Amino acid sequence: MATDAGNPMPRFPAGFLWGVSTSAHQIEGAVDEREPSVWDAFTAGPGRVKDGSTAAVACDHYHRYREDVALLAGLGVDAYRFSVSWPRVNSPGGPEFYDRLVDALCAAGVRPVPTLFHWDLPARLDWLERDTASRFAEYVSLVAERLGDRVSKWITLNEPAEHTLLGHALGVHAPGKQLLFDALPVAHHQLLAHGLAVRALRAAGATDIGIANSHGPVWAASEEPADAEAADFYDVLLNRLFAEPLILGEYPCGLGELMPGDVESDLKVIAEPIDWYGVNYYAPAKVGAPHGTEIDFGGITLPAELPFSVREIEGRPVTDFGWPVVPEGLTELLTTFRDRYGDRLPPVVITENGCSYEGIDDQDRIAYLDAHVRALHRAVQAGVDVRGYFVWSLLDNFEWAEGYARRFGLVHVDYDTLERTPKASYGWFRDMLRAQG
Ligand code: IFM
Repeated sequence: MATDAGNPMPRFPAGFLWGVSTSAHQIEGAVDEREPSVWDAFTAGPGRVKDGSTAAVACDHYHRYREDVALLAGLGVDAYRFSVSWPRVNSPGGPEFYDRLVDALCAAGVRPVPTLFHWDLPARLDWLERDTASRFAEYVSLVAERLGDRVSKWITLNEPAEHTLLGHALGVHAPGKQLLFDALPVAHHQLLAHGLAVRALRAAGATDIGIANSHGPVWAASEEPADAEAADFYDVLLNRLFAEPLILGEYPCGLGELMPGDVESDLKVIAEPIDWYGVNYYAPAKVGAPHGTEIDFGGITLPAELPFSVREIEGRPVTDFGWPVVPEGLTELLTTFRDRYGDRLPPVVITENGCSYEGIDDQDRIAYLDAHVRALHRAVQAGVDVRGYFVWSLLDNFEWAEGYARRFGLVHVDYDTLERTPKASYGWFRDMLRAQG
């Protein structure tokens, strides 16, 4: 990959927040010390996870969190984005675990940034039910009351788009429903849950609230009208459907008509002001008119009846996951959002960015991160108000339907011994942060 690596990294504005991210189900393990989540139920079925694994032990972070906090302190990050497991909070000893984790982070001088939902819904709940949004707000109030004396920055949801698409439309993630466009209520109920959570957090005194939405530029496969139309449609599904209810208080392209309940009144809740807008960026998508056949999309089979097809982005290096490496897509995404939403776009935080590569001397990961941080700086120079950047991920972990085959960590985890070994990229990120001062 061509990079500027070797040239000094440009300086980010004072107060810029540097961090790393993880999520509960992907690292905690200790699944029998909490009530089941939809992911426990899903992975119990045959053929759901490529290597047949489960998150029963994962990185055993639940028992080894002190070691992981020491790794964070050694890295010198300002902040750590982790997720609170709703099923664990419902279980004896669960709230105490997050007390201990938050205390350890504060003692290490690392700011805790909890995400309140990262896909591990209690197994007895269902996002097709509107009531799940209200149950979520109750749980959020509990967590805010418990941790609010030490936590000041909060994230409501992680990637409701993927949870809707992969979990409820295509069925390749938990809970494994294959509803295609009938999954739209799942998007609406999560967005409503987000708005109710913002209100619950405000009621508990929180002042620094955001969401982590996944976004990427969508490129039309050609200038042919059919390709451009398909790309616009995909952009609506991936980007606008999850951004515009929050930012503009409306669904794009009349999609509100397909949503359940009193949508106008729900949109007032969904658009409850937030303090910053979190973006998870991995790669752009190239999209064209439907082929009329099934499509392999990064290992996921998309059904033939979808009104678009996802194409390969040629001429780019790919990560071990097969995802194209396109750092300038991050600059493009952020400047497009700024141009689309103007002053209504809250300050942006990159809540995830990273790549899957094997090996401890992970020079490819260093090149990827270096290029993306520089691309982010170009967005700052172009006038986008960006306030932070979090690498996905601190540790190698359970990568959902891929199991343990994809390694996103700055720290290698040996899944037999659970030994942690910082990779070359850990040293690179630490040194980059020191140079930022
Ligand atoms: O591991 C996931 C994470 O849980 C959500 N965002 C994308 C990451 C890499 O696939």
